[in-house]
Amino acid sequence: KRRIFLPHLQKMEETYIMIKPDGVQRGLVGEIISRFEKKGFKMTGLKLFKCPQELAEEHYKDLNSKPFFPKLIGYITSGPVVCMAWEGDGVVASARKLIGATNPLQAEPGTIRGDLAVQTGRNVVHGSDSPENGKREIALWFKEGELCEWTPAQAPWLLE
Ligand code: IDP
Ligand code: MG
Repeated sequence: KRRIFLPHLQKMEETYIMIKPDGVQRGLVGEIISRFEKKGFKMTGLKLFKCPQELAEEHYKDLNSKPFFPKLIGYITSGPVVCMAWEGDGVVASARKLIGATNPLQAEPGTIRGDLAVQTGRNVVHGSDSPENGKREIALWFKEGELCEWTPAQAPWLLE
């Protein structure tokens, strides 16, 4: 039996990207989504969502001993966020590059934070820091049935 390898049909690495409340309030949703779309990654989940306190605390649990933790939880729960799952080869590291450094003043021009933000406490977007956390965070923020398996029409033009 002949096997044809179709990269666009394989399940690839996944990352959780979230537009934080400041990004939503400032009308940057389209701009931010557009950067991941244009790069060529595949969106597999998308929703506007008001984050409950407990979920914010679970998502940022590694930071719960930091002095800024209460402010961070207040920030993330202050208004709706846009939750997204994105898939692609190397998507975790690449998305972190597109997002830029945690402190927007240190983020390179051309990155989302470098172009669109000025303070660490208002840095408009989140991206998972490892493939393991990508999986963990997607499972945390999305229910079963909210993610979508599909093949973009452009796939053969992006992946050889
Ligand atoms: P990251 O979002 O670039 O991965 P982390 O160190 O994981 O950065 O921190 C998570 C989030 O916590 C940051 O994006 C930022 O919103 C907030 N944060 C981190 N450090 C500080 C700080 O020193 N002051 C205020 N907020 C901070
Ligand atoms: Mg982080």
